[in-house]
Amino acid sequence: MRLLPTALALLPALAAMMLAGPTDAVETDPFWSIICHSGGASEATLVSDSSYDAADVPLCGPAPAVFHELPVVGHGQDTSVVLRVGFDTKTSHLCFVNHLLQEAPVIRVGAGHTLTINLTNTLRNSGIHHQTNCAIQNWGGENLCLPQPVFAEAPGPDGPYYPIMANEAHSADGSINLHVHGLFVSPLPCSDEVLRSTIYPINWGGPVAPTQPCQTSPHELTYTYNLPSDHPAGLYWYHTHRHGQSEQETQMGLVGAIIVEDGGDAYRRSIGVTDEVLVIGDTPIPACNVSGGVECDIVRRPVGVAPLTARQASPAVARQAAAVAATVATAAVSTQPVLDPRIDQADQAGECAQGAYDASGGQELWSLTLNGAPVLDNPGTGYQPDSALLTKTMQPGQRQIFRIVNAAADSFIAPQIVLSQNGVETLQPLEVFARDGVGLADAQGNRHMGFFDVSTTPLIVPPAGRIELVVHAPPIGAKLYLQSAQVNPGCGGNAYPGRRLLLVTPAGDAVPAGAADDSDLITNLPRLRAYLGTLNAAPTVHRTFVFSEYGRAFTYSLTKWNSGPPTDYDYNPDLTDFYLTEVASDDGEVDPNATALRPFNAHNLAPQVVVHLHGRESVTEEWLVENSTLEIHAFHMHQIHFRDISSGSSNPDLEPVLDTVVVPAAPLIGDTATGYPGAPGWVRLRMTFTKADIGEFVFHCHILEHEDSGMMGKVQVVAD
Ligand SMILES: [Cu+2]
Repeated sequence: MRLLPTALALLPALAAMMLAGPTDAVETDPFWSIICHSGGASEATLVSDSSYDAADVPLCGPAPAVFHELPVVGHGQDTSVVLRVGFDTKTSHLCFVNHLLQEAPVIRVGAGHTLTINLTNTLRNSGIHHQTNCAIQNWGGENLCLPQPVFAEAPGPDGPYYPIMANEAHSADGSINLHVHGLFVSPLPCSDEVLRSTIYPINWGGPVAPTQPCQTSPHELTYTYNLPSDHPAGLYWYHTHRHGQSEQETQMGLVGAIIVEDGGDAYRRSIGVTDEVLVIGDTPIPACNVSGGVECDIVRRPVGVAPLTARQASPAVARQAAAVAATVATAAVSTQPVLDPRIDQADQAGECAQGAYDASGGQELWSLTLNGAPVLDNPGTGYQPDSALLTKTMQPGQRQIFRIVNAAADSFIAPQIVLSQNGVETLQPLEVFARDGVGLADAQGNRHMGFFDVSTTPLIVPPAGRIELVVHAPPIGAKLYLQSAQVNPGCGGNAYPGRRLLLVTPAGDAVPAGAADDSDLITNLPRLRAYLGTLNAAPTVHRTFVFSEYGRAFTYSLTKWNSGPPTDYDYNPDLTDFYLTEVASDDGEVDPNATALRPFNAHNLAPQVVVHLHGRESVTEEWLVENSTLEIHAFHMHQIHFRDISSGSSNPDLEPVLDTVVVPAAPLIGDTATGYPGAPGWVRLRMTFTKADIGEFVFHCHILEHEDSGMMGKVQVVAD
């Protein structure tokens, strides 16, 4: 759910950095100068900065209006890339710039090789934020870098900070870092470390956290990623991971694709089968149009849904009351269905009230982009007309691997391929080559193609997920659509409407067809077998985690307040809370009756989860991840992949290996068809931690708005 009207209003303030072109450098700083107001007028906070030299700041290319292939750097060996952060002078767009490339390149690197990325932050941070290390700006004070009165400054190892509180807008401050999503690499500093590594804007005026050994200044950092030889070959991606501002910086465009190659890539190229890398992004609606009079703090509520006030009754009190009622009901009226006290109760008067629920999620909040080009929405109903679509061509008979990364911050997609021939549209089975970078394989690790009938069961790709599809060119006279079906977000979720993403038409000379079942595209390498084998080990520890909202100050068991009645600090009925908490484990380290549901604290040194290797090379654990909320979430684990064993099947074909997984919502309360009185949604995951994972890293909801709001946890892997 999205209850962040002020965040929606502030995000367009990012448009600030674009206003200064190379010729108007001194008077208008490109960063954080514009605050968007209702009525269309923009208010510029102009800060003179004599040190500013716009020539230092690389520019992003203009946003493309048509589909285009992304530039590529590297190959299937060691790869070294120099990236700088650029901005667009006309839009609220950021990009990674590589030398003369004005957009983020697709980075190719070989399994068993080293990827080096030197990243420089060339942005200019100015205005009041120039003076203050204010990672999370206060939303009530509009451009004031002050905490709300009840949100006290807290000490941290890197200096004072403002705890990330629910429903606080997260304006990016221009600081960045980098996460290589899905790569099996070390979480240590100078590798894939995201909590302490910070790359500051050029003229940052506030305190600076201690720099890493791979930094020559606070403005740059050289990441070195050593990919193991058994690294699965497939599609990964890179994006900024500054906690509290991930959503904004991702939506502004600080994303790019990574392809890990093995011998199969060269082989497929040799038989003429190429890749098409498709990077999907999302941007908020309405965009803050600084010149067009768009009101920026519009809250677009889903249609047919009760207004926000219906949700502002005390959810915390309601939750406790429900818990008490459940206890009483269980004891006295065994025939009466009981509301599961673990499920967030607050929504049942609002979006999830019986009769109010619209499975579409209502009006959309985000538009999509494809390789930077806007996916135009249909102003009416149904899919967009062909004339509005992004297009590409394929040669008749040609096969391509569409490598699709959902780099959107908040949006789920459900990919479909539709063949349109002789006026008839036919939904094709999805021919899946890999998911989250890992090829489909049987229990022995033998790879195969996967054919999914998505007419009955959608294959949902959450934010950060990847899917690699083999696509056959349409015959002459026919056409093909790559589209996303509407995703049901749960009754409390946001809208992910159906959209056509790309129109494919045939053109050029025909090429010879390959094997009928495309089995000739598969190569089997021992490294994949070795990796998958670890996931079959018996788990040594079982843990339970829960996604929750509205739970602040409660223990998981709901039998008592965490530490006395809630205070203003603990609980604000106007806010939605977002948590992801370990609530039980069989290693004796978690007490469900004492575990408080609290948002993630990036500056709390203590990890929530400690994984002991006990001197071994690896340990395998089983994590049950529950969802007590009435909307879907996207569970992501840094550093490692997991096998989703939720199906309970002994057939590994049905148990995908992923790094980001959709966690189903709790069923609608009061809906007898879905199992009244309901129970949390859940997934069950099998994962292996190895010596290479020693260090600290995070797991979180990859709806980045949720992650920024605290839906995250930290795991520490130790050798002993
Ligand atoms: Cu979430």
